[in-house]
Amino acid sequence: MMKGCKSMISCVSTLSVHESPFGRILEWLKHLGARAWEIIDEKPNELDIKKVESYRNIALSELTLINVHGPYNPLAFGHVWFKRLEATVALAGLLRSSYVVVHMPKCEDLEVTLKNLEKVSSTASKFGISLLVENCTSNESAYMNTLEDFVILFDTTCAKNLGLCLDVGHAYIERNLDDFLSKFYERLMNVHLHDNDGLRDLHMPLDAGKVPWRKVLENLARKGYDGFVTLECKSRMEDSLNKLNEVLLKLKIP
Ligand SMILES: [Mn+2]
Repeated sequence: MMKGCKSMISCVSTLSVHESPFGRILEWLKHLGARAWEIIDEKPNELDIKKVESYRNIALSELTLINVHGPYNPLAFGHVWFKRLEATVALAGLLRSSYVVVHMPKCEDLEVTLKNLEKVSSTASKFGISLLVENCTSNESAYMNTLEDFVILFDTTCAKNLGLCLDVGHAYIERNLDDFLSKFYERLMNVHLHDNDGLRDLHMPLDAGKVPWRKVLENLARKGYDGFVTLECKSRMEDSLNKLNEVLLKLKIP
């Protein structure tokens, strides 16, 4: 019997149009014709029932998968933050999202934070959703960003639906890409891809900076990774999507 074709799924983040009027985001997504979207639940386009319906209508007609990036504005941490995240998860459930990406606050009592996270994880599991914590840069020190943060996170919490969203651009700046991959590969469900100069988190189109993204994808393909690869470029998304799809097609081994 032939073994099934394993391949990664390309996905586009709405980051570059997120500040635009909502109708513009929908037009942009329709025009791109991607296999999957990662939409952002943050001002000025926070998710609500109406937006969920609009996203779903277009996704249905285009057979597109939808994933959700949770809020990232650190204005209100603590209890309020997790209440907000619960709302994101519920709306992500309506979108049949397979995951919600989380920037995990670490400025407060770690024990309390992890307890709160377990509570949200349990809500998410009822919707069949995984919570994926993203590696932020050390510039965003209010959020979990070091390898050690993630060791504590994954060692302490026992929620099975807690995974990793590996931001390759962030890891390239922090020089910890290989460490993250070797330590937490089993937890990996989504990869954020964008380019930079190795110093600043520029979210540039692929090949505009120094991130060796083709090598990273080859490495992931060797490991058998078949999750999402989400483009988080702030401009020229169409070019980057074409490049990504081309590489993924070559890496698809029957
Ligand atoms: Mn990211």
